[in-house]
Parts: sequence; C-alpha cells; structure tokens
Amino acid sequence: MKHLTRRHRVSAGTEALALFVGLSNAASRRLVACTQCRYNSTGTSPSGNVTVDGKSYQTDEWHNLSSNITASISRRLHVQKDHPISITRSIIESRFPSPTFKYHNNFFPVVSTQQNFDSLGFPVDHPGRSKTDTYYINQETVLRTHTSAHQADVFRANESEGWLISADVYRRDAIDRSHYPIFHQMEGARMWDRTKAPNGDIAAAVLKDIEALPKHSMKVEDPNPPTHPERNPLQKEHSLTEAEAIAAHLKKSLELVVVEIFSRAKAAAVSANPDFVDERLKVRWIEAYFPFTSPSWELEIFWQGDWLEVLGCGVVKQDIMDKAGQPQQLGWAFGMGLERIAMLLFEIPDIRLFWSKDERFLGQFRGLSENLDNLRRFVPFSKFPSCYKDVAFWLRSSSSSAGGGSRANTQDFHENDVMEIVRDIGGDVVEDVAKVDEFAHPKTGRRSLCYRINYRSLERTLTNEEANGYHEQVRKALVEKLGVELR
Ligand code: FA5
Ligand code: MG
Repeated sequence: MKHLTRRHRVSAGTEALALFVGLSNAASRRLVACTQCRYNSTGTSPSGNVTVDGKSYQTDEWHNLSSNITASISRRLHVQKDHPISITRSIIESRFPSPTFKYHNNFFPVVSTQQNFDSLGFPVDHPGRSKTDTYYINQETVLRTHTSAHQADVFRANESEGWLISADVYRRDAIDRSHYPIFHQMEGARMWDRTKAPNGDIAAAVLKDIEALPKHSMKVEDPNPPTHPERNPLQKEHSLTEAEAIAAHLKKSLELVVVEIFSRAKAAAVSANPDFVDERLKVRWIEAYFPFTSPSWELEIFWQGDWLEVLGCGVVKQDIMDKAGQPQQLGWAFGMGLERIAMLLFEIPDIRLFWSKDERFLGQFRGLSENLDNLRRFVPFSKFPSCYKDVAFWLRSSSSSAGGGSRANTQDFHENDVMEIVRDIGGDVVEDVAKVDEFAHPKTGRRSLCYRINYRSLERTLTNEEANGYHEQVRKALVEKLGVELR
C-alpha cells in the first residue's frame, strides 16, 4: 500500500513509483497538480457543482472525480443485506461486542481534508494528499481515503470505550485482483481511561482485559520487539509497560478476528466437501508507519501464493486524544480492508466481483445474514478467457509544448493516471494492469513505459474485437489526457 508509507518494505510497482515521484518538495507537487487539472474525466468544468449522494458541492481546479466513481457512491455494499461485504462486517462486529464497542455504519463519504489528513497528523507534503492518490471534490473536500477520517470526531464524541466504523473509502490506486478504487474499511478503536482504571494503572487494566479474551492456538510470526527507538517508537506520554500491554491486547483482538474468519471459512469448505483439508494458515505481523499511531503494525496473511496485507494498526498518538479533548485516554486503533477479509472468508478470487449485480454472484449469498453459521463458499462461475494487450509510450518530451518544463517527463507522470484512464474506459472488464517494461533513452533521457492490460469479463466471454475497441480508446485517451507519445 502506498497510501500510507510503510517504513521498511517498499514493494515493486506503484509504491516504488509513488516514492520515485517523491512529491516531497513543493515545486514538484505544484507540477503534479497542474498536470492533473487537465485530466478531469467527468468532463465538468473545474468550477461548477457536483452532486454526491444528494448533496451538492462547489468544484474547483482540484476536482478529479470520474463519473463511474460518483455513480457507485450510493451502493453502500457494507450495509446491503446478504452482500458478502456486509456479512463480513457483521462477523467482525461479533468479535467486538456491544456495549464496550459501539458501531457506526452510516458516516457520509465526503469529508474535509482536515478530517482525512490534518486531524491525523499527515504532513502537508504527504504523498497520500496528492491528486494522483486521492479523489478531490474541491481543494478542501475529498472522498474519504480511509475510515480513519472519522477517528477524531468519534473520539471527541466519547460515547463508548470502544467503537467500530465501517464505510466505503476511495483511492486512486493500482488495478489488480485485490485493489479497487472504491473499497470498504472497518476501523476500530479501544481506549482505557487513566481516571477510571483502578489506581490509575492502565497496564494492569489492559492485562486484565487480555485475560478475558478467548485463547487461540493459531501460529503467528511476530519477530520484532513491541517498540523500537527508530523503527517503531514508544510515545513519550506512555510507559513501556502501558504500550506493551495495549499492543498485546490489540494484536490478540485482531488475531481472534483472523481465527474467526478462517474457522468459518473452513466450516463452509467442509460442508461442501467433508474430505476438505486446509493448508496451514500463515499469518505475520510487520512493523509499519502511520502518522497517527506509534508503534504501528500491519497484518499479512499468505493467500494464493502471496502475502496479502489485511490491516494496519497501532497505539493511538496521544496528540489526537489531546486534541479530541480526551487527554486522559489511551489505547489502540486499527483499519482493515473488508474486501480482503471477505475474499478470504468466501474464497472470492477477484475484488471486482463485489460490484457485480449478476444473480450468479449475489444469489450465492442470499439468506446468509440470517444464518451466519451456515456460510457457503463462493462457487466461481466459469472463468472466461482473458485477452492481453500492451501499450507502450514515451512520456512527454521536455521539448513538447504540452510539457511543463525540462523535467516534466519524469515529475508529472503518475501511474495512477494510467490506472484511472483504463478503469474509466474498460470498467470492470479490466482484470489487471501491470507495468511490463521501462527504460530511459540513453541519449535523450526520455522515459518509455509499457503497460500490459488484461481484459477479462467476469460474466461473459469477451470478443477480441471488443477488447480491441477498449484498447484503442485507452491508447487515444493516454495521448489526449496525459500527452504521451505512443510507440
Ligand atoms: C489505512 O488506511 C489506515 N487508515 C489504517 C489504520 C487505521 C492504521 C487505524 C492505524 C490505525 P492502509 O492504507 O494500509 O491503512 O489500508 C488499510 C487496509 O485497507 C489495507 O491493509 C487493505 O486491507 C485495505 N486496502 C488498502 N487499499 C486497498 C484497495 N485499493 N483495495 C482494496 N483494499 C485496500
Ligand atoms: Mg497498508
């Protein structure tokens, strides 16, 4: 995930490119912003109005919503009865029982940059704020990129010791079977109050709560110490014992979610096939970095040959609690991807399926919310043939009139613009997009990129003519919107 920079591991692809683009100095950020104003796939003029789920907003030159995004906002899959995202939400909620935890499932998706970024301590030059990563309605208003956008408000309201928020979130991101520009997150937090813990001893109170959690026997790799002075620092307001106890409660609570999901997934598999034997579950904790937690971690699960990141979490930064008027409270927070969990639970192979209105998909989940103990695995309808097409292009040359100065060809290009163009044109017919080649001309330094687009419908066989039709439109749009030169 590039949205929130991980401290240690930077994997290939988008993340590397996002870091390469850097965006750390103000000049390059301005350049990015300028290019993006030209790319506005809704076709609306920069200053006008846009209506999101019945509310009208003034747009400006930051506006970069595409029509397919705006059209999907009202779907709210996390609260649709019998939808696998909603079923997954209910199962996770059952691990965080009321009244300790209060559930919020109806927060509106449009938030201020203050809520989405500033309230959480994102620095002004954080790449997550860039228009290549985030959908802006106007300079101060975005589609939330994560459920953490509501943290400060919920902490300020202080209605319960713990809470869960589930909601749709929006990001310009890679295209593959586990990434989608709209997805759903569940945010959770659990706080302890210094003035309410016996003798003010938070560590003892937390340890007592850990004792009350069920035991599990799942093996989890967790090679790192709970805190590390450089990599995962203890906050100055916390004692080591407090942070360790909170971290242990956090990790245990989330491991229990994984156990819950996999035991239900296994029961579903066994009911379909009594001889079913599952592979050993591989789960690991990794050190991470978020501007609003410290120490922080991500949890990964080995799935279909690769590590899949399912959540980020950590000890809440005390500054957030101070600003929310609750300086006496401390505790943990997490944010998990509901699609990723639902994919594990039901064995759903492709994230696009969640948006399907096809009865062959939706019909398989009907009635399950009333009967959570009777889950069934998803049975894929036949896999339709795929059709690969490559597109290779030179980035705008420094001499081109469309260029934004001598270094424009490396500084104003962002892979997410390619992703968005492809998604706008091909919609859910695009399975994934991957960069397969990149080089710089030895003399001119001009960069050439080649992307492979995999066209495959989930619902029918795509003809080569159809795929060619989409691909031709993609090629044209790349030239028109990004000013590249096709090779
Ligand atoms: C966050 O969004 C943090 N707000 C999480 C957090 C909350 C940390 C509270 C600490 C405290 P991240 O960008 O890693 O972190 O996203 C969280 C999860 O959302 C990921 O682990 C993944 O499961 C899911 N996710 C991220 N991007 C996508 C995407 N494009 N498609 C589907 N799921 C995604
Ligand atoms: Mg992440």
